[in-house]
Amino acid sequence: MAIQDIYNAVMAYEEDDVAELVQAEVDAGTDVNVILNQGMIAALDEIGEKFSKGTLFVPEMLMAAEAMQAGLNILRPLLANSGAKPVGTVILGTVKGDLHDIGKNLVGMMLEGAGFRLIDLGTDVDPENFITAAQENDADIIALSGLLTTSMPEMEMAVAIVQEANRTRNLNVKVMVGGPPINQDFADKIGADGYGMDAPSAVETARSFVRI
Ligand code: B12
Repeated sequence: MAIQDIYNAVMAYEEDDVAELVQAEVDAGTDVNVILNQGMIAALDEIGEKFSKGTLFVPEMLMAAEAMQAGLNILRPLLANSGAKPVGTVILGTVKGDLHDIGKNLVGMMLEGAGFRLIDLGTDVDPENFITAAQENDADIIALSGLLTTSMPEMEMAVAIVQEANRTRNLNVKVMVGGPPINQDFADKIGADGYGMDAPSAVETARSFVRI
């Protein structure tokens, strides 16, 4: 049994095998980050490359995502159970027009694991919904995910609307952004308060906003 088997099972779209193999690695005491990064995320990266080259297509990408999700379901309790009193509230979602949610879900699990209360609005979220949810839940942070190049202008617009609401509509939230096409320069350019390249750095950024 090896991490490579998890990688292979995601590449083969074998949901049940992924779940079994991930559980076996967890039981064997393997570091969750190793399982995630070397087993599951590495496989999805390979799937993405094959999609770019035109050697596989959307249905295969979807099957790989489902296999990944089966593994994440096993890891969720390990990532999300902190049991501590909430250190802050985060409204999380993928921006309008974008249906990718695996990275967002991972960010959400790790934020919960770090003690944040999480309100996950899902994918394809209208900017106004982030603001309404933040107001209703007295949130500290809005976190925006986007995977498509076309999500970048959506994210820019969402950040502008949130910052405008901070100035004029009695909202008081920090906004952080992430996803593969996003980097610190882009986050700065669109006026986001923070950026994270992966789920652990999303937690770090969120913590810096609530000073713990
Ligand atoms: C799985 C997948 C799909 C699945 C999504 C299933 C799901 N439930 O999410 C399906 C099949 C639905 C899909 C559809 C499409 N996809 Co797609 N997909 C992927 C794939 C293979 C993996 C994405 C993934 O989950 N990665 C793993 C996660 C863990 O990583 P992550 O998302 O980057 O998240 C991490 C960080 O970015 C960060 N992060 C993420 N969000 C946030 C938020 C905050 C606040 C912070 C701080 C950090 C942070 O932390 C995360 C954890 O470490 C990628 C290729 C790739 N390697 O990324 C293509 C990819 C993103 N898709 C792509 C495309 C083109 C599409 C489609 C347009 C295809 C089509 N012709 O229909 C559609 C778009 C549908 C839509 N409207 O959204 C392109 C995008 C190209 C571009 N630059 O725009 C990619 C890059 C593939 C490629 N190489 O061409 N896709």
